[in-house]
Amino acid sequence: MSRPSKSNTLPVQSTLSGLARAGAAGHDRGTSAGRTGDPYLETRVAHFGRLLYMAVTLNAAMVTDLGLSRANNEDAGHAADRLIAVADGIGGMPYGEVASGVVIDSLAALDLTALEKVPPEQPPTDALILAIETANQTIGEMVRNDPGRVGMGTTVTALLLAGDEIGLVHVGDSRAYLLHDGELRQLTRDDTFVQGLVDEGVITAEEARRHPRRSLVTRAVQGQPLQPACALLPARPGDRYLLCSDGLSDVVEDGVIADVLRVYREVARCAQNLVDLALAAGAPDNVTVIVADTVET
Ligand SMILES: [Mn+2]
Repeated sequence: MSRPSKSNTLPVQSTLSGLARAGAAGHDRGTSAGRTGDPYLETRVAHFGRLLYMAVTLNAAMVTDLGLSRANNEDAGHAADRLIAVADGIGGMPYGEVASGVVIDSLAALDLTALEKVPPEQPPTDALILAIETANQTIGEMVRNDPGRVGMGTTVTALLLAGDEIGLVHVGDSRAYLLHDGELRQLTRDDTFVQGLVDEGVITAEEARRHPRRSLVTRAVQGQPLQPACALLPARPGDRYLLCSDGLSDVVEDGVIADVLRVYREVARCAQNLVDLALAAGAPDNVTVIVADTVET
């Protein structure tokens, strides 16, 4: 039995931080563990190896809020002990809400999948990409069946813990941050028009936060071919992850976010406090925040 070839994996980009290891490259897990010549037994041994590393879980809490000037909440999210995700619907109501719901439902279904169904030789990013691609096809069908839905789509930023690794997949302008040793680092790069201007040196990051076209995303899950950004991170007890929609990051500065993440030990209180700060800043958009600690079991 052959292991899945790289051509079977979806296109993977590695545009995330220096913590990232590129896509499927360098993944030879399962080859060294238990070379018995029996493919079934090798798979079981590799699974057992992964289970032995299952010493870390996520302690996650999500808070989502309509904000102060929107009629409905087009954000959606999922926060559980090994999968967290935020999606921010685009395309106007009610379709943005539908699109973010489709991608979160698909990821939630992945979360229900038994760990044994995620092949140990594949990085957790593969499972995330597959779930997002499934949602992308569903959205594509919905648009084809109703031309009024053209433009419907969603951002998605999702993180899956598998053994001693965390996979991160990202499309759009929701964000993932990591607080490690007290230092906050943005793990994702916004797929936005203004981020392009920042990259070209036309405007500063601070100017981007106030730019009138800051919400214009250059990539979204909207039924078109997808190239999500991916990263693999080590699952380290004591790390704290933040996923949020732009309803937080547009109105609360990173330095303030970092302070709140450092101060509030309890994840639910921490997430609520970040949402409260967005509301205090006027919250022109829906706000969704997930705070997740990697903890030893
Ligand atoms: Mn938004």
